[in-house]
Amino acid sequence: MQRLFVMYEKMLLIRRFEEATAKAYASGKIRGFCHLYIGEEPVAVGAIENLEPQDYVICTYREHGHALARGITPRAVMAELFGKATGCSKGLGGSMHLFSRELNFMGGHGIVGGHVAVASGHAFASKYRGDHGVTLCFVGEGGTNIGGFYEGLTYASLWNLPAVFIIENNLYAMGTPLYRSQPSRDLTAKAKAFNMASERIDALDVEVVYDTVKKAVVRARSGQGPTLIEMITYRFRGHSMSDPAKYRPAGELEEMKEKDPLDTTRERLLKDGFTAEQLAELDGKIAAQVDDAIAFAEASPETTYEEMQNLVFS
Ligand SMILES: Cc1ncc(C[n+]2csc(CCOP(=O)(O)OP(=O)(O)O)c2C)c(N)n1
Repeated sequence: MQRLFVMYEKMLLIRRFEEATAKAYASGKIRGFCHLYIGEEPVAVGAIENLEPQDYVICTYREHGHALARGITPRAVMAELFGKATGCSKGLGGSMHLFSRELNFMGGHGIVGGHVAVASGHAFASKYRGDHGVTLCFVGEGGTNIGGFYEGLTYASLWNLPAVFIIENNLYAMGTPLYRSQPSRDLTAKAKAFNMASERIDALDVEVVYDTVKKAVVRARSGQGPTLIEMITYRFRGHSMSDPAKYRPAGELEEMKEKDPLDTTRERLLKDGFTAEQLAELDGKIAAQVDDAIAFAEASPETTYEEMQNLVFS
């Protein structure tokens, strides 16, 4: 029960953080590409909750939520979105390239599916060092059509690497629904080609995500090899800030919002004995954290030209 509260707090932080991000984007304080995770929070939170410090996390460009769930501070993430020197990538990466060496958070990647091969590299490094680290790799369902996905899964399976690949199937790759780009609706069918263990779950429930990933992480950590998990989820916003998302069938979004994972988790907590006052207190705490992140990002300095010269390889 306590774990559910902890996971709810993280999901709520992601939700409020991203709502603030959308506002800051609309007022021109955040520029460039920006992809929100609203609606998909249980995936990152339930999965990452299983990790230990030596483990790696690697994601797509829709990674604000994963970065926060892994423990990068709201200040450092927001400052990065604002392109400030205090950001987790020193303002040089922006929304799609959040990194933290200390937390083994390996991005933030804009090349769809390409990072899956990199994930297997991290898993190989853990196995080579013998530190029992596990790599958690998140990829969109669209990304499973890309070469890097096949390269990454081939080596993960061939070398029995400690990796868990999570397909965040939010039903649309930009505006393209799954059925128009893939012959099978069940993406775990792909695992068979790699002789890899797999599972397919409804990922609106953070506890189901947690339990499913736990089994895969235990398997990876104990030398039993990688797992592919397809998680059915839904994004409430457009693909990016410039997408009005007109390609959805009428009523679909409204129907999914009825099952908003934040609402269902809140209801479960109340049933489990948490009080409305405790949850209101949490709302206040999260609101203050997000306000603080925005104020910090606004007040932070720009990265200097000298710093850029030191940091950017040329
Ligand atoms: C190699 C490559 N091809 C195309 C793109 C353009 N692109 C950016 S996001 C995207 C859709 C990816 O969808 P999916 O993998 O399902 O992830 P989601 O955005 O739904 O989380 C595409 C085609 C790209 N960034 N990289």
